[in-house]
Amino acid sequence: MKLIRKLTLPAIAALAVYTNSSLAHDITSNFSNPGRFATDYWLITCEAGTNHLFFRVKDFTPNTSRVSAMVVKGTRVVFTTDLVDSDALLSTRRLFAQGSGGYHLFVFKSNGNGLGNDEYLVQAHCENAVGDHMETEYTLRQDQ
Ligand SMILES: [Ca+2]
Repeated sequence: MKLIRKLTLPAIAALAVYTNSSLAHDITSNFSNPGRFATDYWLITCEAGTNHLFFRVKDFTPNTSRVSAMVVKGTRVVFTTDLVDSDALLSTRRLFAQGSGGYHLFVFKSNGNGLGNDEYLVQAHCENAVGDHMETEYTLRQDQ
């Protein structure tokens, strides 16, 4: 079953525990597959007037697996990896300037010894050219 989450301002405020910005959009989830490899697929839709998608990822689970986030739109792709799991830092932020519409977000883990259901956080929000947050909608397309 697909999960559709459209974040409203009260929901955003409730998720603000992970950030200083009350306008951040956070996806907190985990891999349901405890094996060595898994990919979750989210569709992020940005409203008209969007310039770019801001995104970065955090791996909450202390093991040897690495969690990455890769975004595809049109013929372009950008990714980032949380190199140190279980510390306080997120991965390097990425700004992917592909305008409004659908961004395909793939969150994945990969490591031969990294067994377990990693929990992760993706901060992702659509922004206009001056960095104002735009309406951001998430749909889970694949849960692994
Ligand atoms: Ca980290």
